[in-house]
Amino acid sequence: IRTVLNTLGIESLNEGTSTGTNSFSTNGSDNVPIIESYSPVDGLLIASVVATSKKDYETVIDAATAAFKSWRMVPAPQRGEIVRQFGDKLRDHKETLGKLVSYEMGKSYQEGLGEVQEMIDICDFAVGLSRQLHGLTMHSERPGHRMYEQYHPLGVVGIISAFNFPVAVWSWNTALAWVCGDVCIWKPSEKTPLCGIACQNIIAEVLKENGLPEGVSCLINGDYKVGEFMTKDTRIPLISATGSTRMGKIVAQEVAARLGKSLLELGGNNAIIVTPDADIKMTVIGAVFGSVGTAGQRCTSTRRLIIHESIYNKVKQAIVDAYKQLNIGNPLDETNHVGPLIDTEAVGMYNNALERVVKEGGNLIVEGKVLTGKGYESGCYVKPAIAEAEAHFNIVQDETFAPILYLLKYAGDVENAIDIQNNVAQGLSSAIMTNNLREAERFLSHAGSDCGIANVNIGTSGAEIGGAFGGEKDTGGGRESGSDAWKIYMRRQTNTINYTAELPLAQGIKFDL
Ligand code: UN1
Repeated sequence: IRTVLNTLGIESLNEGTSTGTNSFSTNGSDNVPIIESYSPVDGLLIASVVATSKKDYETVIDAATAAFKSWRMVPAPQRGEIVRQFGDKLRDHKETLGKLVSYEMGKSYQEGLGEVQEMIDICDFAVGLSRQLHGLTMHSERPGHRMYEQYHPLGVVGIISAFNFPVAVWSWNTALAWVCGDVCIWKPSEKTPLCGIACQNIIAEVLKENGLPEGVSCLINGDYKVGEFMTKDTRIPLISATGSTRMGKIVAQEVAARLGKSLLELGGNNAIIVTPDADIKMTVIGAVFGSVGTAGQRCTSTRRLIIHESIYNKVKQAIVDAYKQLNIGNPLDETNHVGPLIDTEAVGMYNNALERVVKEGGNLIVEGKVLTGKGYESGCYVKPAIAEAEAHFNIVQDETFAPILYLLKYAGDVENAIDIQNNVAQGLSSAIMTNNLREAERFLSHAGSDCGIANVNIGTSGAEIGGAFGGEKDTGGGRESGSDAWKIYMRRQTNTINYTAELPLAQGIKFDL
């Protein structure tokens, strides 16, 4: 891991022996706030990172504001060329960055590589987009007039990202924002600050090689207090925030209070509906990857399986059997399927959820437990659990960021399953497993799933970057990544041009002088 860090330009490796959770402290006499980043993989201190002070923040925002003035004048396809170069560097660094993601965050190495691949993919997407920042033209109601709309860069974009996708979510935002002509300030999660530094080092190299100001891409570090510097700052027209619904509500209010724009990608409570016509084998693959992948810490993780009573026992048995095959352990060892949770605080939430589901009358058919012993010294490894539950349980209504899957039963038509699926506060991802066209189309119709993502014969997680990513209700309503999600990073201007020697007014108003 030392080589990985060095390759990514992170030198201050601090091989501690203690087991801990990321924490803040201050460094001796200078009183500099320090974030200590511990790996959930082995509990060791990886490195210490200086948190951003208000004074540092002012320096950063000055650099970003100045960089915006020149960056917005670079033609969009040339901005795309910079993003192309960034994508190329990510290809070079795929293994090292993937490994750092895996070590600092705890997801499997394969998923770490997958996350870097999402970054590469969004760069490619953004390169093409840099020649397609299209507006529309309209027909004017007045003779000799022309109307059109154009999209202009917005300014400084603030990005607040979560620990679970410590690099990809930033890239979805920043790659689009850059080709749109914006500059970005990123606050990664205080649980994964080194991933942020590694990415910043990679893009800084590209900017330097091209003689561009470093303020095009800025990094700040710290907890919510540092995030607040941005949410309350009128110099930042757009805040894109990914994280819990609780955090999103605070960010939304702070940004709205100054009439800024926010793009929110918050919690999910994602379900797969399994109908009598489902392919059981596909259901098992989709459901198991969806619930235990990233140790249940994706916002798209499968939390609920809504199974028709006629096939309930069969599906239950198949899933329980599949869980028996899961290897839990060091995520850098490719034979393991499930790595650790992010920290011991997350383990506490997992334990609490298991207690609550039992208290509410649930039945744990695959018991959970915190693993101890060799290889599990960090205290962050837990056993994925399955509980039979009722849709109305409070715990089933909540998003617990851990590998706990709830099995729910439905009877009658698919409408009943759709009602259960929609009857939660969150609205991110949803899926139906069926070979019945009527059920599939019903699920996708306006009377179907109320989520931002609705899949047929695919699980809830693992969305491709080409589509707009995000969801409704408590998920926050924002859309990132593909389709026309780029529009939020630009300001729209309507232009009307009169090429006659007359000045007719719209709406037929006569105003003779
Ligand atoms: C997240 O968990 O915040 O669809 C993002 C997926 C990934 C992205 C998840 N492409 O699961």
